[in-house]
Amino acid sequence: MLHDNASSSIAGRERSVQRDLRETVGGGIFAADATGGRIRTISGMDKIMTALSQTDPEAFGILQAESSRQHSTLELIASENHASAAVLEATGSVLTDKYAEGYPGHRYYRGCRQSDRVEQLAIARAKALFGAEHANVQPHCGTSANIAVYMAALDPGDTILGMDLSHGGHLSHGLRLNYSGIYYKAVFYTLDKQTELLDMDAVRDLALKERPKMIIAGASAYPRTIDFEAFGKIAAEAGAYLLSDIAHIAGLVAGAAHPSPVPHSTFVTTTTHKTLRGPRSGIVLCKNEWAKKVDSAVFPGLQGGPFMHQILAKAVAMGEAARPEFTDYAKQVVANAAALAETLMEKGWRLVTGGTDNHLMLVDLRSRNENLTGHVASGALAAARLVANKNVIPFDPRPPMQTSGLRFGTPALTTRGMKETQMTQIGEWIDQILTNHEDEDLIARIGKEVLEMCGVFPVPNQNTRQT
Ligand code: DSN
Repeated sequence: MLHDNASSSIAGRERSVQRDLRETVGGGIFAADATGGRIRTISGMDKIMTALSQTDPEAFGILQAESSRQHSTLELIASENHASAAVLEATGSVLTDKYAEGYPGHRYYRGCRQSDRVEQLAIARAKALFGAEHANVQPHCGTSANIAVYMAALDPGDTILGMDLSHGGHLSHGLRLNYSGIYYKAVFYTLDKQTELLDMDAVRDLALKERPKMIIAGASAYPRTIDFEAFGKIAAEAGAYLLSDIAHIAGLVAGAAHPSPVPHSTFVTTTTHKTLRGPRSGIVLCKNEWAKKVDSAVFPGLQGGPFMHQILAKAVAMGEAARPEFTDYAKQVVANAAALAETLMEKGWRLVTGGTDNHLMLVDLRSRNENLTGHVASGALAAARLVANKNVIPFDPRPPMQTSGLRFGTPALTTRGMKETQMTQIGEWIDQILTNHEDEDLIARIGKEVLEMCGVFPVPNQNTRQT
């Protein structure tokens, strides 16, 4: 049974943490430790954001509270990260003001010289970083990038073959309620029931049976290396295009911590804000032969004016990702995930597939407590400042709002400079909370310890300081 009392009590404590984080005092915020610990002050944003703090204190207060939340919690959501101060500056720049419909050298507006330079810079960096022939850097997000590819290569009603959402796929890979599932005939491959791994023989059988026009490789919750070469061979045999959606692993691919799909794929799409650590946005990569169709699908097919400030921020992020230290970062993300996974497994928590090769892992909560849902577990962790998301696991009998699983990722923790030692500590905290998820005193004590760790490993991007 779900423990309703414990659940609502923990939810209350979570709200209390949020409320305390919102108490503003002078130029700073009391990040009062709701778990009973000492008060910390986050300050300094008002010195930098003078316009916002003076003209719209209400909006500024919300922003300050979010900054404070990020400072005083540990981010384990696998799809989130902390973009650099340089990326944030580009995002908040005067390019917000510019309309530049069209492409470099072919705009529908005047005054686009700098916009052309920005977009050319982002395109050049995307091509170099991923070794692609062509890049379109205008998609506003990963789903837009995927839709643009579908529009470029498919007709409504064509068959697409993607990974089942409940096995780790993405809603833009054919979910019935999504554009991809409404306008195309979506069929899905699943994971092997025993190993919980992608079964490439089964994917091949399905591809040869269904003869999709496009196969989609890529996932939001798959903890293992994806064999893009095998997907490429299957697509060739089945006469299908291959779209590799690397939204989750783009930073690992850029940092040589995951094999690249580019040589094996007709199209590659990605978001730019996950492991790639850029702004919230999307990119399409393809071979030159598809350049015109992809560009036309993005604009005017799908979007109007490109967000030039986001495109500059993408260029900045890809400039960062091309540096040697980003390779170190990508490797550390993977090493940290392995260390966290190891700690959790040592404590008896079963991980889907028995571990991880990349930046994320899925915990099967039933392995230690048949009654514990992802919903309750993530609430208990959040009350101790450990932010993660509930996630269905393969063949999960529970619905997506409850789930039998939790998803943990290490990109954001690694950005804060954490290494294996901290992962072991965080794994022990997670184990203690999941084992005693109704123990408010324990959760309060761990919350204080987490706050200490946050102070030792501050978020490196923020226009704030912790005093
Ligand atoms: N919503 C993202 C995730 O959390 O994985 C995928 O787009």
